Amino acid sequence: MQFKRIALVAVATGALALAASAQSVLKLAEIHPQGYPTELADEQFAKLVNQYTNGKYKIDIFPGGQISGDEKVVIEQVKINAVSIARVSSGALGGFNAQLNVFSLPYLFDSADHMWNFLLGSYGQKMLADLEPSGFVGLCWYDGGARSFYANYPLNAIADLKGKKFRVMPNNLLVKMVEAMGASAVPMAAGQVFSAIQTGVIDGAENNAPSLISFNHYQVAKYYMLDEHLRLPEVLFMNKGAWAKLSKDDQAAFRKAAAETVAFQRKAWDAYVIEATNKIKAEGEIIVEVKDKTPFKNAVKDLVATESPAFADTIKAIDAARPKK
Ligand code: GTR
Repeated sequence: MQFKRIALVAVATGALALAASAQSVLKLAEIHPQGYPTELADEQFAKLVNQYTNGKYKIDIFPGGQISGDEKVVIEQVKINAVSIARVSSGALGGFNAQLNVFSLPYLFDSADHMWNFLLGSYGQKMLADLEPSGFVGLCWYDGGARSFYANYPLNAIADLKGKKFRVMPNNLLVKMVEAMGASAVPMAAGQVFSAIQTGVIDGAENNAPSLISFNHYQVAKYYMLDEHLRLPEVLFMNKGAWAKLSKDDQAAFRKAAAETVAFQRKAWDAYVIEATNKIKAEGEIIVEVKDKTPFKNAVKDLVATESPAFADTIKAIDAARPKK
């Protein structure tokens, strides 16, 4: 009798151990802190994956640049599967998958609606699938809003950029864009920008309002000029080898989870852009609306004409996704 009980306990303990080892833990890297719209979407993704795989997969999120404050390093970590999943800007991922550089062409999209028509259409989804030759599986797009210039001196018009130094993400097209607008471009990791502005190594940078808060840049760059030169979508993606290890059912579960976070992130994004804009205003940020963007568009016209042929098919699909007026 006693023996039987011991045997039962042993079997039960074994089963528990097996269940524990059957749960796989995957790391997800996020440069923004907890509560930021993309981070909230990462959390939602982790929750849904856990639910849809019946607890088989647990995703551990490393927010706030814990893996690295440099998205290039984060992407390299995903490439070698030291981290299996990450959420980064397409501006950074373009260094690993050239087709994404199309998004680094200024004034490509007319609006967020235009961008989303394209991203959720067949061509936008194909671009996620086309991450595969780079060693990645694209899971979904997130909103990154519109990027504009900010600086530690007053910005009112394009002429104010002349001769000044602005940080860009390490990406050649972004360097050329800033130069076409009359400034010098300084490529650097996001994590270095705060102190570079503070110490005067650069005069400013360019980003969306939420990032001015998440990186605290509003504290050192009080002038923000809403020229909205770029809409760089954010990407949630995974290491290809880690993906191949998932069963077909689990892959479907990951895809379903990712797809369901898109609307969630967009809603969180829209709300946070308003909150972030109000917050930086309250902190003394001088925000200048740019009523007429023609001088900015004219400045990059030649650059766009030179670089566009490399993305001809994509640009055709982007034009076709323009909402009817
Ligand atoms: C933000 C983006 C980050 C990062 C950053 C940057 O808008 O969400 O992923 O790429 O810009 O400028 O480096």
